[in-house]
Amino acid sequence: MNILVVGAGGQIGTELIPHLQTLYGEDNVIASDLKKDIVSQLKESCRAIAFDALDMNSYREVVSQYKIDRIYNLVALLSATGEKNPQLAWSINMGALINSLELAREYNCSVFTPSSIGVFGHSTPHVNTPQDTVMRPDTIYGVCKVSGELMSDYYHSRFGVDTRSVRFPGIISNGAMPGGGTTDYAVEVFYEVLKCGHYTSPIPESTYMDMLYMPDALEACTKLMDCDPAKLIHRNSFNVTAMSFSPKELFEAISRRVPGATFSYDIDPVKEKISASWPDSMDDSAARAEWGWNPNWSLESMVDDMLDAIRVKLSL
Ligand code: AKB
Repeated sequence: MNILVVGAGGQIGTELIPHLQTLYGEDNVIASDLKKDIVSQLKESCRAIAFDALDMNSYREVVSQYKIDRIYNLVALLSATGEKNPQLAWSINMGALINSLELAREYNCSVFTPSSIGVFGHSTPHVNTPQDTVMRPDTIYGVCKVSGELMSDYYHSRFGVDTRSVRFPGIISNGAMPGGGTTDYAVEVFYEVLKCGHYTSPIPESTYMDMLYMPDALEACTKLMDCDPAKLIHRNSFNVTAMSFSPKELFEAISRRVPGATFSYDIDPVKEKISASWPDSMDDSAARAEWGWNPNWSLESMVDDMLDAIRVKLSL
């Protein structure tokens, strides 16, 4: 199987590439990104090419030339950045998706596109948020993600394209930094505490959001795509979560391991509004029942592992 990862230079892509290489073989995974400097870096560890996923002709050439069977479409402008430029967010997020779906239809590829907790909004039940519920997001990012879920289901039912997706919560990782998201605080805090002993949170102390540690997120990306389609009642998209915590709870867990670490709050009004509109905790029983989703990492084990990994990264 030949797999193309579009938007591979971001937080998920840089870790998905080695995960895919381990599962499917190095020669079968192609990484791509718009930025040439990122592609040069990617080339050190994988086959990589630079092209713009919004340019259909270049995208088609790549899918055809490399005989692609599966596309991971990771191109995205995230929630907080999206609010700064909604038109750009729509054109990038939807443009890359529509091109991916069209090429999947033409070349008979399967497509994975991450959706997000961003599909939910103020009118969604916040506790144990059901798989099938109200989706009226308050952000352009969420509007794109709901539209993306609908388009992906449409391409499946109308054209038979094998589209699958999960609604990612915040993803915590120690490789490439996330950028422009509302949940980024849960990554940034580890670097700041280890570098300076202090972190100032843009998110209020008692705001709960779902989170996943990267190894579980990677498992979701491949397990869903490899599962027997006959078992899928849903496709676009599945709630997945491994933990739900507030900044206060995360900071307490870090303090127990980094004595003397201090925390303060300087609330970002955009992130405050977005985080308040998202679920406190999601019900992911559909993913568990339909394709065996079963995350391994908890708040405590994730904090231990993050601190160890970032200490090594920062040579501390
Ligand atoms: C964001 O915060 O925008 C993303 C997401 C939850 O989709 N991490």
